Amino acid sequence: MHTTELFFITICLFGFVSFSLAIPQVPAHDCQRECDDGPARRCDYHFHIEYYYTMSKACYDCPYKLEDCDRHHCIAADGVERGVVSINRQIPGPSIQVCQGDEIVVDVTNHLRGEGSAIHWHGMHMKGLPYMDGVPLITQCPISPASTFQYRFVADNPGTHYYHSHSGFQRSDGAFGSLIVRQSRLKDPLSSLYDYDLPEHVILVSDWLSELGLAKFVAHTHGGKDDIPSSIIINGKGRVSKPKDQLELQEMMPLAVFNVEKGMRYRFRMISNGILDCPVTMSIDNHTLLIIASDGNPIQPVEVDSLVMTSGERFDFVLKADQVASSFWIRFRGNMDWNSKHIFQTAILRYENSPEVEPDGIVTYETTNINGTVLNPINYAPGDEWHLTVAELTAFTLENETDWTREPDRKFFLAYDFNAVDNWLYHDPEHYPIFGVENRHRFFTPQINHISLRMPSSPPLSQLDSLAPDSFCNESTVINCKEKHCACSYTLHVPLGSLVEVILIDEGVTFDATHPFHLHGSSFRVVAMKRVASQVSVNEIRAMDENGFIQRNLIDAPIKDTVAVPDGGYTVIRFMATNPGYWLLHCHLEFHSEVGMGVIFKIGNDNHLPPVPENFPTCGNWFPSQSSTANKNFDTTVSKDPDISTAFDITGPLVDENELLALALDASPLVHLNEDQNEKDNVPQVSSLALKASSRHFSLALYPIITYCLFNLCLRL
Ligand SMILES: *[C@@H]1O[C@H](CO)[C@@H](O)[C@H](O)[C@H]1NC(C)=O
Ligand SMILES: *[C@@H]1O[C@H](CO)[C@@H](O)[C@H](O)[C@H]1NC(C)=O
Ligand SMILES: *[C@@H]1O[C@H](CO)[C@@H](O)[C@H](O)[C@H]1NC(C)=O
Ligand SMILES: *[C@@H]1O[C@H](CO)[C@@H](O)[C@H](O)[C@H]1NC(C)=O
Ligand SMILES: [Cu+2]
Repeated sequence: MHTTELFFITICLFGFVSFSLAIPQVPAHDCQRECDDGPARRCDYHFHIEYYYTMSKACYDCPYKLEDCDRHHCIAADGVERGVVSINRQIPGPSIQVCQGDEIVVDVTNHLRGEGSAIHWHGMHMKGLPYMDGVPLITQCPISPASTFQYRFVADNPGTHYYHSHSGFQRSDGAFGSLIVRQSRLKDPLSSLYDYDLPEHVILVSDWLSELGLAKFVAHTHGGKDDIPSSIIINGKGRVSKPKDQLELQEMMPLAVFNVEKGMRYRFRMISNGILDCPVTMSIDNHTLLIIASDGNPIQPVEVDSLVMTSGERFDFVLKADQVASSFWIRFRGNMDWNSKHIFQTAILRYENSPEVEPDGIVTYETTNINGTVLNPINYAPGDEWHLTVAELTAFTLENETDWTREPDRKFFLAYDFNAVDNWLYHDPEHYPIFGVENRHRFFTPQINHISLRMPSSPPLSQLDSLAPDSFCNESTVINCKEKHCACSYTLHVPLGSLVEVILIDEGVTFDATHPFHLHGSSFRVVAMKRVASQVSVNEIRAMDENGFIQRNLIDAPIKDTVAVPDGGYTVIRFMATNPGYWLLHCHLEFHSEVGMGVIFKIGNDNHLPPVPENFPTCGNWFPSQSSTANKNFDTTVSKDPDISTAFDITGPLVDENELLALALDASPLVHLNEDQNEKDNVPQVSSLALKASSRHFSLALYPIITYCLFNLCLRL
């Protein structure tokens, strides 16, 4: 850990840097520099998150006057007008590019219209800093509108990372940006492979909608509309997916251009901010890609012709500028769901001293499908000549840390699929059940082990005391989840220091999809991956494992933090649980994680957690205390809203504890005990839960008293 003195001196030397809104071009941040093992710096940023608009008045005559598209605060995107969520009126948000060891300090101010926010630093391990992970309702309270929250952490793990809002659909609306942590050439094990690692050679790819993510989501989940995006943007730029000769004049948007000089080797850093089921294939005409790192971790270099990126993944590659000085197409192709809409995008690789024109040749969806070797293909098993899965990559160095190769201390089979349950958020079992509506209106819920992760009402990391003692659930606390929809704060507790193995299984029954899983708090080894059949069950995979049919690479398995699982197959990952905290493992597709396709790993016990930062914001449920509501003019008979109790499924096999509390809690705890008793009598299959609920309510009543006593005790000490 760097001393505070050092930071203080650094601040004095370099001063605070802030973006002035008055200047036309945003200058590069002082921290974006050649890394030379000099003193670390403190790098200050201020993010203003707000609703904004593409092709706004700030764009003047864009695209008729192309330079207007680059005006300050002009977000051109693909030229289609829509609402966005922007950071500092840019998409992507400001690029954070620092050197390893720098301290990153970001003041995030929420100017959204009544919506909470939080920024996750995707790829940063936040070792010892779980409070900075930016997951609303797990590691912090959502940043309230009009509030500022300061993130502050040392950039200790180098590589190509990114940041994005982890709240609602803000990431799909533009609240994301690159986060690059460089090392000096001396320290970077890959530096001999390239001549330049330039700040402008970051390729941030995102699928892009033509409306707000939330509008698309409700239209999809309640209105039976599709969940396919309308285009792809590269560093915020692109065109609607039409061949150039079919574009209207107003669709001739500027493309992203990457400049190189003939004879040099360039390190490119590519990031995917995928929103929907949207792996993107990328290739560069007449050039191969020498892949050297993934998710910030060096790998033994491999040369490929194209590369597929799923949401949240990063790949670094070296491009050798060895062709005739000219311009070349960089082609991006949307796969999976996008096939039906033929979505593609282009950018330009331009050699110095070549004319500033677009490359020859008309790019169509068909011509984005190129021949040759593909890295990270969709739904392939290792062993194919032309398709190289990430499980076949190898870590760059054989570290002495061999802990991960021993027999794991904890092993979890996490099997997921889209399940046909009446998820009360999208169906009502009585009025419009999943099989009572036409096909396009059926919402199949993506779940892990038949559980939907529902966020607790307060973040367990900072406010465990605000949650009922049995707020958390896992497979052993739920019942009948194949018939009834189970939604709860799905948490797996692992002791500090354990070696954890997770066997991620895509059962592949409902749709052919590809789900990229991202782990917070540490990276993992990808030790195995296989496509078994078009469908598999968790029992088959368990049996395969017991009989030794799952072959693991325990020698040089690649290190990543985001990985896809072949449909009808598995991906096995291993990580050392050395970072105490509550860390999410979740599908990185926005429409899936938002409906609870994830699980929380609680690493270590409460006493292992670093102390909650002083005055850390709090949030949660509130109910008036008994004395303030006791109204002597009414009798104590409690009548409940009959509709709520059915629609919100409070007698289901399991509901969020807080939800239950919110719905059931009225004037007196004694009334509750009786109510719970009634529920128990009416619904025999949940009797044990109902009993648990009664005792919980009773013990909850004691909570304020205990807290009050402890608080007073502390005051005295
Ligand atoms: C790229 O490669 C193709 C096919 O090999 C070739 O016809 C074309 O001339 C090359 N383009 C440039 C600009 O070198
Ligand atoms: C790709 O491969 C197919 C079949 O092997 C061949 O017909 C086609 O011409 C190839 N395309 C290119 C651009 O090389
Ligand atoms: C690994 O450990 C061996 C023996 O303990 C030591 O000689 C070697 O230098 C170590 N290698 C690295 C990369 O630390
Ligand atoms: C599952 O929940 C039960 C009950 O809370 C708990 O005892 C058990 O440790 C949990 N299992 C895991 C792996 O966290
Ligand atoms: Cu998913």
